[in-house]
Amino acid sequence: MSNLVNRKQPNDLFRRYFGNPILTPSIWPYPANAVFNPAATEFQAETLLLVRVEDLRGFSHFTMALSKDGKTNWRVSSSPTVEPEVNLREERWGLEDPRIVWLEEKQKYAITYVSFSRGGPLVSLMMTEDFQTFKRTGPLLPPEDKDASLFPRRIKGRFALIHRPIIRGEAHIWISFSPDLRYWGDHRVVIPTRPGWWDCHRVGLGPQPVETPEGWLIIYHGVRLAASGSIYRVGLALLDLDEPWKVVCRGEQWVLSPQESYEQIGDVPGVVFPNGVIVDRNLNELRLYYGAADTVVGLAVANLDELIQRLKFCQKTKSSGNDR
Ligand code: BMA
Repeated sequence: MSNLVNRKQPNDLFRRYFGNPILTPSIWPYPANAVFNPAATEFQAETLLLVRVEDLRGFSHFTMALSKDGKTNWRVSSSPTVEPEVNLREERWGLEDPRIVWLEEKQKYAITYVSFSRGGPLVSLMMTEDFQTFKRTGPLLPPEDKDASLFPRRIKGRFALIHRPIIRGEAHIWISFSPDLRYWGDHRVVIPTRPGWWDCHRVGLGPQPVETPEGWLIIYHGVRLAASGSIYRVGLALLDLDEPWKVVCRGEQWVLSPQESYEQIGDVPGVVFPNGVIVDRNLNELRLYYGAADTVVGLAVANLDELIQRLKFCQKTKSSGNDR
């Protein structure tokens, strides 16, 4: 991991790739205002990012970028990969912040994303086998809802979805279950905001959940409202493997925060927004792809064992656990 830098970061778990930002509007093959918040998955032995691209009207769509090592030589598709479906009212104002899981059972990639319209943001699902044709399943739950991912497999016979509705102005991370990916229920708050903490105002899932022997690794964003605006930082939690509404532990400190100029200067300064993850078990490396300042894509890398070890020993205090 010698090609990583660690500047000004009080917490050394994640190290930024020295070539950051890895994707910018200036390298895009067509005019784009911002390229950010990408989903990540492995596809045909390469890293595939499905990047949120904001056009010059302010609407977003998704475009694919591929790289053999997940760090260098990105090949960006010459035209949009998934555009809003004009006939679908919920997509009228664009598609945002995708997350991808490989659903072994269906032999398909499931993409959860935010579809946006006058009714507010809501979570929709589409499936693909080849990243060329996409079949929409439609909205999963009513607005206002964002920051969603399926788990990659059924848990005790049910599909599970992490998402972030806003209810009475409160923005906590919820989990819901479904027998068929269509009807959702058994809704529970799983990671609430923590009054007074760095993640006091809003929390939302980052990338897709990662299965580890210690539990489901959840990388999430937490927001605090400061005098200058919102500060988006990154935190960690582990959920029980069989009963994922139970928090095994939740880190007290953030593990990544806006420090670098490309995280501080852009359309929305002060934002690191984790959205996609790749676990390379050979290198024992977790690669986190994040939107920086809602303008470019950054990469930060952690040692997987170190990350789990640190998180495992965190104290489960009343305020950091699931006390709702
Ligand atoms: C959230 C989402 C993200 C965005 C972030 C920071 O609410 O809309 O797409 O990156 O705000 O602006």
